[in-house]
Amino acid sequence: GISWTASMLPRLYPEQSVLYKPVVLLFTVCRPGFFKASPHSPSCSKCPPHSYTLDEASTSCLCEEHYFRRESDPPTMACTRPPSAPRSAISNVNETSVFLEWIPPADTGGRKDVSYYIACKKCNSHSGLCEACGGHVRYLPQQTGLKNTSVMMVDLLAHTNYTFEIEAVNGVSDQNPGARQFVSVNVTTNQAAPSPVSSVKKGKITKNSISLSWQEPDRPNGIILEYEIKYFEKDQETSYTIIKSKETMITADGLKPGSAYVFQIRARTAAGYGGFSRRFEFETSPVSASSDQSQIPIIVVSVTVGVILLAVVIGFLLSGSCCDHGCGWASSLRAVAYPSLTWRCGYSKAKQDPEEEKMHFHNGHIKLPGVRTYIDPHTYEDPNQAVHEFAKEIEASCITIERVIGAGEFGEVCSGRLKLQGKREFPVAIKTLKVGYTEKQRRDFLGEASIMGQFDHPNIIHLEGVVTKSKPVMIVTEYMENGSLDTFLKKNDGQFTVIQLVGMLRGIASGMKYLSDMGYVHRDLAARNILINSNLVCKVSDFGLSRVLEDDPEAAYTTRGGKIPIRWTAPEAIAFRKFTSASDVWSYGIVMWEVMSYGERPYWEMTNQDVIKAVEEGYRLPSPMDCPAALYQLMLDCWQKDRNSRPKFDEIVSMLDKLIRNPSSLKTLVNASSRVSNLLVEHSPVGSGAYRSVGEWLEAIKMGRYTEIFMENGYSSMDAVAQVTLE
Ligand code: ACK
Repeated sequence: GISWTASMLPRLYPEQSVLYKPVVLLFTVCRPGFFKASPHSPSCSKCPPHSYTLDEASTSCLCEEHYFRRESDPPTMACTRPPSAPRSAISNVNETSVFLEWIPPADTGGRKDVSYYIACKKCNSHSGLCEACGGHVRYLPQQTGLKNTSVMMVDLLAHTNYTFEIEAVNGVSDQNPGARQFVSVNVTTNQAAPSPVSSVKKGKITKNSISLSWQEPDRPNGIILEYEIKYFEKDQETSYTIIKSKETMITADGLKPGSAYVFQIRARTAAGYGGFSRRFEFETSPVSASSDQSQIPIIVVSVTVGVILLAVVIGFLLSGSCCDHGCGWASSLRAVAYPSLTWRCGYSKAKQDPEEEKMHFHNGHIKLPGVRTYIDPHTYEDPNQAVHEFAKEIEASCITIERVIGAGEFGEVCSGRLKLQGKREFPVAIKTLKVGYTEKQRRDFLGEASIMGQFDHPNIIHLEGVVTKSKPVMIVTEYMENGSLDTFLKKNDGQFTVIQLVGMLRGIASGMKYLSDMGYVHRDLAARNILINSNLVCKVSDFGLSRVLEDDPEAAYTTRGGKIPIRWTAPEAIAFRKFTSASDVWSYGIVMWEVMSYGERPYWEMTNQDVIKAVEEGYRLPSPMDCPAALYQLMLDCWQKDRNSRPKFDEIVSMLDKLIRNPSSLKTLVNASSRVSNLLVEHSPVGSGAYRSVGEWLEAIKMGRYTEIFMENGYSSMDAVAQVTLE
């Protein structure tokens, strides 16, 4: 019960006082600024940083203003504060996914337990008002407690403005009454395909037919143009039927009695097809099922009543009261007179719809329906007909030309604005046809619009329309703020993260997958023919008809007379004009190289002849600087001599998606010591006949000590070694 003050004690040491008790016992009382957590400790400790005591004999120190201590922090630990905001956040938008990356805060607040929290707000582009995103957004790996400095948000809405706030938090953030420390990033998502149909219900089932209905996908991401219904008899997947319908119901008929059928449905918007729904399995009734017989009276009744009603129907027809939707008087009447037949009405209606197509496929030999195929405008006798088939005519008065942004083969390229009726004015690029053109030039110029107008994909430049009825003749496309990719990359050398570069490559691959699915071979895929917008979305452009032969400054004449952009073109296309999607894949590999080296010229200043010779001899471009090994490997795969061994565009898209989802896979860079700059690397060191034995080859590459292991494992000849794959 006695309290001791410093003035009662003789001063011995500056930081402590000693009191002699009747028993010889050393007892210290701490001065202000010092503390002793346990009374049994022999000495006092100085208050740790950012803490103090005003009183003597303190057992702990108080934190300074804006500094805090967690309950679990030892009293000897400094008081800490919440971290400052994360820095340099960047975003990468991929359709309706957004990848965010940032660097840690400059001030961690003195703690090691910094993690990140992502707040998502959806903003109205007109009012600027934002609201919390709600539960539809998924965060990979998670929204809170992020330890890494990156996160991916998926399942966002298409064409929507989002603000993401990345907040750094630590163990004392919850004690801080002050403002949150975050960095925010604004993004606009792109067009996206609809989400899969999730709920499918069976309707009427007979021995030969199954009726289905379903709900619109949760996220249509646009206006649903049609549904595609794929079905097949269970375990007979190689022989399937496709029905297309604008309704959310169909009847599949001509089925076998008592058999199980598997159905899958997908929706299509202007952005393309969404994923197929999961499989839904339904069974037709057995032959003897009563359900079928039960229809007989209805049919009899319907025939009888039908005859009776015929006069009424004719009356309807004559008075012109037909169904607005073109569904036909018969079905609307049937639906009214016999509600039990409404399903058949829906079906009849769907069947009468000229838009509903039904196709059968066996063993996958026929191209999948729904993926439209490209029509070569050359197949039209009158090229004007082609352009009006695929491109909208725009009145010149709707276009305001603002400035010249470049020169095309046929005339100037300008930027400007387009104001269509009922729409807001928006920026566009305008290609003009110079005066004094020949008929062939006009045809070739508009040929590009006839091709572009057939495409509808977020990574293909979008055609707004053409002006052909007045002069100058113009092609109007969406405006891409950052212009051509090669120039943009050169201007911004070293400015992007690997993820941003991979995002660009993913977009290009996705556009090319769409083109190859359409059966269109680009022939001049190069970074100069990719446009990039302000969100860093890349779009494939340049679809000229004779473009490869005429207007690409990179194109050179080959010995066979064709004009080809040698550095970007696959050997078989140079040698015997075998242009295919596989030769586009080769060019894509070169675009990958251009992107990863920020617009470096492929093969530098080598002559075209030297490039052809080197590539034929098996040499390939070396890895760009700081290039992830996985990307360089993908480039080498695109440059396989055998075109069938090159990856397909869908495989490239999946591969890049995987890398984006797992950014740590991009951390392994091509070994700097094995990287040769400005020198080609021998891509096929084996099998080229250069080495007579495995031993000789291994010696040549300084791996002679492994000869025995190769032999033991059956790689005794160069041919066997050539078969070794990276897998
Ligand atoms: O690198 P750039 O600025 O991007 O210079 C070329 C120039 O016109 C000649 O082709 C630019 N360009 C072409 N199409 C578009 C477009 N849709 N949006 C923006 N710029 C474009 C290209």
